[in-house]
Amino acid sequence: RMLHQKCTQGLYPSSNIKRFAVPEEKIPWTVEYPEYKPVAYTAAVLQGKPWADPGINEPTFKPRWNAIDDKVNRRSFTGNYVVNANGHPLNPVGRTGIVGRGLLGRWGPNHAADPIVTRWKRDNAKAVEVDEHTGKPVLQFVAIQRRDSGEWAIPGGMVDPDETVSTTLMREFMEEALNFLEKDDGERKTLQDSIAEFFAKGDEIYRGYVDDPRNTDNAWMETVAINFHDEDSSVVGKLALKAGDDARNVRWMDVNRQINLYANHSEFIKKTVLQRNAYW
Ligand code: RP5
Ligand code: MG
Ligand code: MG
Repeated sequence: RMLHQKCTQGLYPSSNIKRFAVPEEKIPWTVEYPEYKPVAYTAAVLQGKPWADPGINEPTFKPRWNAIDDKVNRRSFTGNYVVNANGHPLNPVGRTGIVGRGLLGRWGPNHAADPIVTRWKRDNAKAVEVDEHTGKPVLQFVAIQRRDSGEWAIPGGMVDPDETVSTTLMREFMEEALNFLEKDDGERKTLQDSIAEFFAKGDEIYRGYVDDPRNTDNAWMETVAINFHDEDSSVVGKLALKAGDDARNVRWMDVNRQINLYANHSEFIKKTVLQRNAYW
């Protein structure tokens, strides 16, 4: 069963708003919880932003829940979500201690895409490094350090209205791990050309709800995570990584069970490891 853990207590990200602490057994909506008094919070930065929905009571706001609403995907990978009597969509996993949208632009699902770019770890002689006990090769993935929380993460981002997931995957990777936005037109073209083919073929690792610290009772993250693997380090394995946009740092990170990443990104990495039969 799906659960969440990073959005049930403590301070809401980039705020001094304290969540109403939800004990694990009280997360599901099906469990009665008459004492539940979630705190209302919608960040002021959302106001008037083109990427954000209006307030839910704005007369002009006529969302089509559980549907592709014009260009906005309001469908959830988890199935049809409930819209409560006040017209608020309900988090499909359960309570979070916050009502409103917090920092998330959309009521209901907020769709992201996560590119998991991997290569084998190699020594100076270019030989693949193998764990001595299991004999399994060590995987590395391109990790970014997020500016908002300082945590390391997969370089993912939001799917813009009208954008396909594959476009988002490549765009976010270029923005956050290759500093695309600071490059001139010529450099952008070179970068795009060098990785377009590599991004054309990936393996789906996950699609669904994300245990993101920004989730609320009425707004939550969902993602499609795709693994792009550079078997012989001939493409991205050779590229010069440079952090950009909402990334503070970028690096090839060794993958093992000790990694501790933003949201539930470690789970996505573990799935990738299993699929590639790498060391964990
Ligand atoms: C996570 O937030 C997703 O898995 C994705 O990595 C990320 C998208 O949000 P931003 O990076 O645009 O803040 O839930
Ligand atoms: Mg981004
Ligand atoms: Mg991002």
